[in-house]
Amino acid sequence: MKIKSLIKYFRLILLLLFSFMLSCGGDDDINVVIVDDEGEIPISVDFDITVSETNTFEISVNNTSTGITGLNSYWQFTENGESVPDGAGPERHVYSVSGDYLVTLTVEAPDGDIAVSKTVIIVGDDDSPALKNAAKGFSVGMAVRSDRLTGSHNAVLVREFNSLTAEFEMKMDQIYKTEGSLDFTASDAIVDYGVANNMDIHGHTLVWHNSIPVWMNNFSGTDEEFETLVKDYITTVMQRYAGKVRSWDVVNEAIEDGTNNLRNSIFRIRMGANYIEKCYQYARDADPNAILFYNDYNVTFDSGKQAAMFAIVDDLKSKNLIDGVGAQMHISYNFPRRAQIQSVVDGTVSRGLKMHFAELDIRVNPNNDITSLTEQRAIAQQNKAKEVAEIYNAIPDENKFALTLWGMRDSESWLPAFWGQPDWGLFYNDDFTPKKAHTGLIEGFR
Ligand code: 9MR
Repeated sequence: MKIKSLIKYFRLILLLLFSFMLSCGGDDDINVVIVDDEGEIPISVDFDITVSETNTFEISVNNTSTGITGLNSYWQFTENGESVPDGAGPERHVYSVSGDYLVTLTVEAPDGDIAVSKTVIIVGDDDSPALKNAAKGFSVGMAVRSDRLTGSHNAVLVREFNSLTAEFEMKMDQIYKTEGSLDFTASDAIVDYGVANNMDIHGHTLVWHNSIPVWMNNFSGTDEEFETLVKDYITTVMQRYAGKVRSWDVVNEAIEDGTNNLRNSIFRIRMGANYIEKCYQYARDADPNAILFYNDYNVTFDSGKQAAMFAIVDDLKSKNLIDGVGAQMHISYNFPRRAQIQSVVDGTVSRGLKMHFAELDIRVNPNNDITSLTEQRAIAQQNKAKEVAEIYNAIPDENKFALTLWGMRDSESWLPAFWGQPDWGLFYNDDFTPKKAHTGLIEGFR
């Protein structure tokens, strides 16, 4: 027999032997000998799994195979799950729910893949790691509606969140629908729920150009009377909830897109260019214990808008009228960049103010190129969520405040209606199970 046929013969035997071992489904390591012109190269494929002592959802896997130099290998942390390249050193993975998981290491050997699987049993502190427990030193908030505080909404809220923001029912056009009469029905329901469940409540928002009651826009009284209306409104609302609502967005989104000037809202027209300062003064006086925020969007990547915001903030800070900055995180899976998000954190921290990552949602379909949430986009969303959480986590403790998600389930998000195209920007599926993006937050918090 020629030497080449001998090698082929050996290979066939080894392949059969290997197939037999695989079909046994054994959890032990696999030893294979590859024969080539250079001679015999023994391969042993095996790995260790360690469950983290500090996070029972986290494992670390270490490839202890021998004879695989130069061969590609990859991990799968669930059966038929996504392939993760096996880089240098141990690889970590965080599960989001308790369960038995098949972990597989596959080595791409010349005669075919060699795979070894082991089962790891994950017993988490809870059925699913709660966001509020993973976040250390700050609250995790959820935007809520008064009719979404029961059933599964309630279950998720109490398990995962320690802060609430009303998505719309604490805005002026809701509370002050009719001249001369304030309606606190919905806002009371939200505040009472938060208090009963020991949650922080972030008040959103007292003065916003997009939530002006129709009658106020048409108000026929004098400017002085208008100003008194605004002052009385801020005072009454804040005093009603003093000791219950810990923080407020006093003025929301005052900067005009494009020009970065102050929007010419009815507040500016009636109360003057210093209307912002006036509103923060009313707020400070109404509840001196409330933490006061300025909140706006696109202040990460739009450096002009960011500068305009910090100019407003600096002026308020010089008068001791502001305590924190809310950067609305209406972002996409691929934008803005990490450094752009970091820039608004740096500006806030350098001013000694609290940072609120407000209104987080992560669009996965900004270019309208998918018709359902693909695995790939879900993973991209998870990675962006992890990045946002990591950036937040790294903020000095004294500047940390809260990270707030702008809605629970994808079907409840404002995004599809606003953009006129499908999207899946939130953190829970329609059956209330956490999405990969939720895992991303947990990963970033730890
Ligand atoms: O998501 C909110 C939506 O349900 C409301 O109809 C809308 C008007 O009250 O406000 C949306 O939330 C906005 C937030 O209050 C301020 N930043 C932009 C948010 C999305 O429009």
